[in-house]
Amino acid sequence: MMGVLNVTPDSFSDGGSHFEVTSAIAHGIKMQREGADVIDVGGESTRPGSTRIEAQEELHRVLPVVSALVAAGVHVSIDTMRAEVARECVIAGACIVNDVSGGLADQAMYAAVAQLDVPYVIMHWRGHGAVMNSMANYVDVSAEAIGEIHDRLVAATEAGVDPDVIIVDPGLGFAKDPDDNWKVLNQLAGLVDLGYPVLIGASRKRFLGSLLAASTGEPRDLAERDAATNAISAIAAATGVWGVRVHNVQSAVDAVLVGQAWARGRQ
Ligand code: PMM
Repeated sequence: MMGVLNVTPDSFSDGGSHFEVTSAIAHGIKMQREGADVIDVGGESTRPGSTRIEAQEELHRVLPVVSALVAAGVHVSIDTMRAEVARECVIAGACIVNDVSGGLADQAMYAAVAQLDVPYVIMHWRGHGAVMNSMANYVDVSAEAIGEIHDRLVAATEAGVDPDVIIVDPGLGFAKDPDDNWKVLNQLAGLVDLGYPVLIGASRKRFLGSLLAASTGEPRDLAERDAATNAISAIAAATGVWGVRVHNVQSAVDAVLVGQAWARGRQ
């Protein structure tokens, strides 16, 4: 169970509410108490249309939060596309590097991860927030996402990353329109079959907002997407994923327990 802690003023799903360092730390500790195994700290928004920030600004946002959470005994993952940020945060005690670009955004990332020797999340990604919506062009989205993840696995291991530390993620909402996300989820077993631990980040995403939209077409409010998120977490857990990345940890814990029990029933 990975709890989301975005330390950004503009992240689409917790929209600045944890921008203050102290409230971010308190929220991270709260999620751990609720059952999160790791808290995923991110300082750069990746939402569609977002523009990049400087590395120094990203470090300024995340480093105090990572350090304080580590000091409080919390397991922290750092959600970054930058090798420099990954390195500083691992030195500060982060124990996972979560790279939504799967190494495509920073050529120095694989070498950094190889040296740091921490678990590394390779997510399916085609381009930065400013352009990714125009990159949702697929014939078979699930097969293509798995193929592109496989290309990243080969590149990462050739660059010295230990295959045993790699976690893969299909990147829901990243260069994918709503139908693409559902197709990827429907074919999730194919990704699990690659043999790597799989992480799923569906929590409160736009495709849930549109699924649950009112009759006027108004998307469902962010905080009212948790029941749908939990439904996905249960199915993902039953399919054998390694982890789910969620905003509402407390309610997701039950969903994951249901999915795990469901899978046990099959054996
Ligand atoms: N989604 C977001 C950010 N980081 N990391 C992984 N591994 N997988 C995801 O799906 C993912 C991520 C964007 O969502 P947010 O703004 O709610 O954090």
